[in-house]
Amino acid sequence: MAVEPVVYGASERPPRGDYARAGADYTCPQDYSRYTEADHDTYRRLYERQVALLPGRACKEFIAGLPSLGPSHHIPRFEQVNEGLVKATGWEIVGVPGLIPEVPFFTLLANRKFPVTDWIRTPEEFDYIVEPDIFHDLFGHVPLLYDPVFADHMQEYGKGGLKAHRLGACELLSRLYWYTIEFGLIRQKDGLRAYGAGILSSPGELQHAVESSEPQRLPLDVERVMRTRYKIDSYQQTYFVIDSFQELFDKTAPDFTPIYERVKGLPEIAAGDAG
Ligand code: HBI
Ligand code: FE
Repeated sequence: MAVEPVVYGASERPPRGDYARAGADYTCPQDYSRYTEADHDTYRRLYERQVALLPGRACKEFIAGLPSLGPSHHIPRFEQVNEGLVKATGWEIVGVPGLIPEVPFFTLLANRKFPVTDWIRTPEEFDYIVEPDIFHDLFGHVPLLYDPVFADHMQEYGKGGLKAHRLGACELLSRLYWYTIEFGLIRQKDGLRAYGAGILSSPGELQHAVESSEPQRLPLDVERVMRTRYKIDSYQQTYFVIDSFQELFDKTAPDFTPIYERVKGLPEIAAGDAG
C-alpha cells in the first residue's frame, strides 16, 4: 500500500524519497544497490569533514558511539549497524523514505526502532540540506542510541509522542524534540558540548552552538521549551543546556498533560527572545 509522503516545513519542493516503497508503517528496506559511487563519496566526505570538528565540541557519549557506525568510506549497511546496536541497547535502525507522519514516527521510537532516511544528499547539497538525509539521521542521531540512558529517553519520547497526539499537543512536544534531541547542549566536565543531532551533523552549527557568543543558552526547562518557537532553516538563536542525560530523562519523565494545559494558555516565545 503506497503511503502519502510527508513534507517538512513549508518547502514547496516535492519530497525526495520514494514513498511507494514504504509499507504501512512507513518503513522501507535499505536498497543498498541503489547507492552510486558518488553517494558513497558524499557520505565519506561528509563524515571526514564532520569528524574533524568533533573534538572539544561533541559530547563524550557521541564520540564513544560514533565508531559503532562502522567504516566511513562508504554508506553503512543498516543490518551491520544493527548487529551491534541491538546488543548494546536493544535499538535498531529501520529505513524510511524520508520524513514520516507523527504517529508512525512516534510508534517506531516507542518500539526502539529509529527511522533512518535511506537516500543521501547530492554533491551540490554538500553544505546544506533542509530535509534530513541519511547522513543527518545516521551520523547525527544513531551514535547516542548506544548510550543506555539516552536510549531509554528516546523510547519514552516516542511513547510520550503517541500520548501527545491523543491530546492534540504534537506541536508542543515537537519543540521539546527540537531543542533537545535535535539541538541540545550538555555541560560536561571539560566544557560545553553538543548532543543534538542537528548540531552534530552540521559543520557550521557545531561551531556556532558550542562557541559563538551570539545565541542565548538557557538551562533546560520543559515548559519554557514548549513555549518557544523554532526555525528550521537557520542556526538556533536559543539553546537549552542539560548537565547529564539523566537530567534529560528525569525532566521529561512526568506526565506532560498539566504542562500542555498551562502552556496552551500562555503566549509563545519567539526563537531568539529572552522571554
Ligand atoms: N520523520 N523520518 C522522520 N524523522 C524525523 O526526525 C521526524 C519525522 N517525522 C516527524 C518528526 N520528526 C517531528 O515531528 C518530530 O519533532 C517529532
Ligand atoms: Fe533529526
